[in-house]
Amino acid sequence: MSKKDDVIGKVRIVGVPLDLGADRRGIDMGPDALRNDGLVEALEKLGIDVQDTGNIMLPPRPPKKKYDSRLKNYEEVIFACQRVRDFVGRSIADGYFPLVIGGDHSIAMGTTAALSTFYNKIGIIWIDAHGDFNTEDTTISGNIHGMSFATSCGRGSKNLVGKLGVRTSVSEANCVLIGARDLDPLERELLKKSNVTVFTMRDIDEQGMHKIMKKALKIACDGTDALHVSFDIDVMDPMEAPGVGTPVQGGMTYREAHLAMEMISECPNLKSLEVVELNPILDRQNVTGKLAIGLISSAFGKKIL
Ligand code: 5AB
Ligand code: MN
Ligand code: MN
Ligand code: MN
Repeated sequence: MSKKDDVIGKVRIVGVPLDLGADRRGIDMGPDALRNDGLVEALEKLGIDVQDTGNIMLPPRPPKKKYDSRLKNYEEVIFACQRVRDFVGRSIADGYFPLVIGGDHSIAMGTTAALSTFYNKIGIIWIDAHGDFNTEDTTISGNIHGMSFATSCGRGSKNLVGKLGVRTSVSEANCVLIGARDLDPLERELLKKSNVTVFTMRDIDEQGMHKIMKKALKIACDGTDALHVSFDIDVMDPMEAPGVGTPVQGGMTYREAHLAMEMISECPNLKSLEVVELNPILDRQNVTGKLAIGLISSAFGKKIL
């Protein structure tokens, strides 16, 4: 168990039962699955003062529709992101560390919008099998959860960027993508031309997670005033984490992911965390939910010894 002064002191949780930024249903049940698997209790065991504010209220699911835009369920996603933005802003103002649990990854746009009103220079570590670096112009699927990293960096059309009323204070030079192994062709080109540093699964294979995280933390923490970590559970290998919306073979092992979170916990700049894309319908004996809780605990300072 950690010493109390090593862990984050006060954490406020919100669940975002949104799956309209993705194609597959089921991710909307992620937040309650995490609670059912003991998220709050696990953090309290670390000595954290935990306030769970429940789930954001979302309007009823719209009837199935034909999409004539490249931004599927645009209004619904923006509505949810506005609520996330408000939650994160209020939590920081009240002295709480915001923990956002998803829900699909589109909700990250709300988190980074809120952080941008509080901090001048934000570093982001985006841990994901995917790039989430599509824009309205490059997307093949039209699913907004594949555009949230690009939007957080201020890229893409004004339909997403600036829509939350905030100019992003994220500079790509302070952004890192870790664990990538499935990029769309145009998204790949965008990422290559961007200033985001990408550590693919191959980089992790070759250099080891410790070295990768040292580099990542330097990029995202040096000279920034806040670190945001956006953790998409599909970064894990599907054998470790079957309960995700878009599984991709060849992902992180249990220990690689824990090491990443353990190292992140040592960054004094860590100001917010979101964990997204848990799909309990596809899970096996809650192994993915429990894994996610363990990883959140590591990020908040849980130590083996
Ligand atoms: B996730 C894909 N690139 O744009 C797209 O799970 C997948 O938040 C996006 O990382 C995956 O639809 C989004 C094919
Ligand atoms: Mn993903
Ligand atoms: Mn993602
Ligand atoms: Mn996904």
